[in-house]
Amino acid sequence: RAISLLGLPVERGAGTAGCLMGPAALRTAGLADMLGELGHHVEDLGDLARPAPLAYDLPGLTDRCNHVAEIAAWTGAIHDAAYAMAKRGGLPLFLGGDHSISMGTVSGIARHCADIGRELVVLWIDAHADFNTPATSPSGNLHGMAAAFLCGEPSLRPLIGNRPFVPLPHGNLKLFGQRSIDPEEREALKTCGVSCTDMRMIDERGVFPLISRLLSEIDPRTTHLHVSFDVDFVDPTIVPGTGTSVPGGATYREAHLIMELLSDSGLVGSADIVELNPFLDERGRSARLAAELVSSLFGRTILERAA
Ligand code: DIR
Ligand code: MN
Ligand code: MN
Ligand code: MN
Repeated sequence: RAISLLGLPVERGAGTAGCLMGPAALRTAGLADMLGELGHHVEDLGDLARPAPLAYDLPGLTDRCNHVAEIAAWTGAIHDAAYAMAKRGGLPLFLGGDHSISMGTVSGIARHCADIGRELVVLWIDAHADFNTPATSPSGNLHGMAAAFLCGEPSLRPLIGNRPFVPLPHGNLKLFGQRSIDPEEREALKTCGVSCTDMRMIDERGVFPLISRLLSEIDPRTTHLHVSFDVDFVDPTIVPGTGTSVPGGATYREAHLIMELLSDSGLVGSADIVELNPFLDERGRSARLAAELVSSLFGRTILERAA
């Protein structure tokens, strides 16, 4: 497969600085070579240049959200880049950056899917739901609002400016791995009917049946699957390099198994790898694990398997 890497050195969507170095750390961990060794044709487009922050206020957002001028500029620039990559063909793999990058990546992909008449399903693997709005967010950090933005939350719409915006239907957002959801965020998820496989469900039933079920509901002939992987899904004992870690995360094998199942499904059309913060990492452990997980997502297996 042809895979295109794009680095998105964004950190102002999160409360802790350092995700800016995420793309560099993933490259240092050998991501491109690892994918190349799996037989993919890998093209690294480098890092997207930092756009100038908006010079004007966004009503309702500037006072409530942190660093809106910067993040709105990034969202627009990332959207344009993602849309162009999707149009060109080849599988876009976005290297974050904090999770606010997904407002641009997924909206760009969604626009392309709308152009060609494909349905988009987004699998959001994360300790958090990222479904806050400026009105519900306890922190004001935009990375905690990315999924709500993508589903068309009206108060966040100004972030994309006057670009065409294709909202993701609530039923097409699949949250997986949550264990930290703010009270009003939880209400919003319920009201909107968003599917959320929380950590308790994973404990009770296990990753295999849950992911298999989710994938079996996707029609490969009509649907593009985007995987948005927040590394804080994995337990902090194995991923120390992230800004908002929460105890009780996925084990090493649970995380790999999800990636292996996604790879086997052949459904994945694009992906983000986000929230890796090399400034908080311990000797590259988190970056290496993140790169390994991406390898599993793109075909690395323990033993060869009959299809
Ligand atoms: C919290 C933390 N729910 C917030 N969120 C995230 O600030 O909205 N941390 N996404 O990664
Ligand atoms: Mn997230
Ligand atoms: Mn998170
Ligand atoms: Mn809805």
